[in-house]
Amino acid sequence: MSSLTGKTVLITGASSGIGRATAFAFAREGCRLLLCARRLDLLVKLQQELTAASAPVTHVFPLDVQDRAAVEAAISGLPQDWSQIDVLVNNAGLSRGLTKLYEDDPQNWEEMIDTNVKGLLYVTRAVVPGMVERGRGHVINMGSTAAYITYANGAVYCASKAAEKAISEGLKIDLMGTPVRVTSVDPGMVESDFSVVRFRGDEERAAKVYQNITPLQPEDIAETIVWAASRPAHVNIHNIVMTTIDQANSVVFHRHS
Ligand code: 8X3
Repeated sequence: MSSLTGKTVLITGASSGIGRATAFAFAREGCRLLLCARRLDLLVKLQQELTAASAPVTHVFPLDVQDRAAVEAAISGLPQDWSQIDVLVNNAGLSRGLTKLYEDDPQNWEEMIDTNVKGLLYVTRAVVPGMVERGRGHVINMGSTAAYITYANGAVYCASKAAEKAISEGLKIDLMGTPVRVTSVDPGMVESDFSVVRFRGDEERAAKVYQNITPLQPEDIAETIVWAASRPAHVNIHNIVMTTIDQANSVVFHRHS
C-alpha cells in the first residue's frame, strides 16, 4: 500500500495534459480524486476512463479558477466527504501568444495572469486554511523553466511563472510551524496542448515547437508530482526543475538534424 492510499487529491485543470496524467498517476496510488476544469464534458469523460481503469473514487466539478467567487463557492460547497483535501495540485495554467510585449494583445496578458497567478492564489486561499486546521496537507504548484530565464516574446508568460515561483516560496515561509508542505514542479517543454492553446489552435505552428526534439511527456511530470507527494512527512521538496534531455533551460535546445 502506498503512503498516498486514501488521500484526497484536488487537481485543477485536470481535463487535459499534465492535469489529466496526474489524475491517472494519483489514481494508481489509490487516491480519491477531486478533479476540476472549465470543460465538464471532458471531466466526465475522464471520470469514465478512470473508472474503467479501476479508480472509481472520483468527484468532478466545473471550475474556472479565474473566477474568485466561483472558486470560493466550489471549495466551500464540496460534499462533506470530499472537503478534507490532502494534496492540492495547482495545475491550471496556460500561455497565450508569443509576441513582442509592446505589440501584444492585453487580453493575452489578462488570461495568463488571471489563471496562472490569480487563479492559483484563489484556489490556494480557499484550500490551505483547512490543511492548516487539520494539521496535514501538501500544495504542489505547476511552475516552469520560464520562471528562471525570460525568453523573447514571452515576457508575460515568464512573469506569471516567476510569480508562481515567488508565491510557492512565500507560501512555504508563511506555513512554517505547520506540517503543510509546498512544492513547485518546474518543467520545460512538455508535449501537451500547451502550444496549441498558446497559438489559439494553430496546430502547425504548435508542432514546430516540438520539431526534431524529444519533449517531456505529461506522464513524466505526473510521476514527479506523485514522487514529491509521497516523500515522508518531514521532507519538503521545494523545487524540481525538469527538462527533456534536449533542453538545458528556457532558451537552449538541441534539435536533432
Ligand atoms: C512551459 C515551458 O519553455 O514553453 O512552461 O515556456 S516553456
